[in-house]
Amino acid sequence: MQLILTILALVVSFVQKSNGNYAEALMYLTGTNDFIGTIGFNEQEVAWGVIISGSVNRLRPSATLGFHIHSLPIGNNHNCSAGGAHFNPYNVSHGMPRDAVRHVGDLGNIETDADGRTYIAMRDDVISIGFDKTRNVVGLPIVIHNLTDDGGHTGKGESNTTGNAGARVACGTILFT
Ligand SMILES: *[C@@H]1O[C@H](CO)[C@@H](O)[C@H](O)[C@H]1NC(C)=O
Ligand SMILES: *[C@@H]1O[C@H](CO)[C@@H](O)[C@H](O)[C@H]1NC(C)=O
Ligand SMILES: *[C@@H]1O[C@H](CO)[C@@H](O)[C@H](O)[C@H]1NC(C)=O
Ligand SMILES: *[C@@H]1O[C@H](CO)[C@@H](O)[C@H](O)[C@H]1NC(C)=O
Ligand SMILES: [Cu+2]
Repeated sequence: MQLILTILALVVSFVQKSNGNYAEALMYLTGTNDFIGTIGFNEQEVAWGVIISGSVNRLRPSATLGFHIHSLPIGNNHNCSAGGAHFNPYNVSHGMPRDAVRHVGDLGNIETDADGRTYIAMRDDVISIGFDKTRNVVGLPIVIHNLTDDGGHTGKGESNTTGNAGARVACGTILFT
């Protein structure tokens, strides 16, 4: 009986693990070791997209800040500038998360509270954390900018590539835990 229960528990835990993917990014102010929060990525099935949730502190208060996945590893010193351009495996124009044309890494904006604390809760149907190889963002940096992502369609400045989101203030690498 004991053996059967043990085997059952093992099977259940294997099924749970193989049923979904979970990854996390520990976020740091750029170029520092100042840890400011964690963002989780939960993907149950490829068709369900990814639930992104977390909290980050010490951002510019009461602001709408660009939020993207970029394309190059940032290394251990959390240099967000090293992250390269937006993750854009289909080589298309920048857009908002719900636009038909967008970079895979385009997650739009996050809203910070009056004290700079920020809750993040969104779903995205384009990124993947493992089920889809082309759209897989594991190992890539997620970046928070200093300005608002304008959505890609203003025709001004770098709207169609960066959304004019300004400096990169914080970032972290998306990793399986
Ligand atoms: C950060 O990365 C950028 C872009 O690769 C590079 O120009 C800069 O020198 C790096 N800064 C540091 C402190 O390593
Ligand atoms: C990406 O698309 C642009 C035009 O929109 C083109 O100039 C460029 O060569 C393409 N890059 C790649 C790697 O296909
Ligand atoms: C962005 O717009 C500029 C100027 O309108 C254009 O030259 C460029 O090809 C566009 N880039 C993309 C990625 O659509
Ligand atoms: C961030 O944006 C604010 C408001 O526009 C500006 O005062 C500040 O200089 C910017 N900081 C960086 C690092 O770009
Ligand atoms: Cu960005």
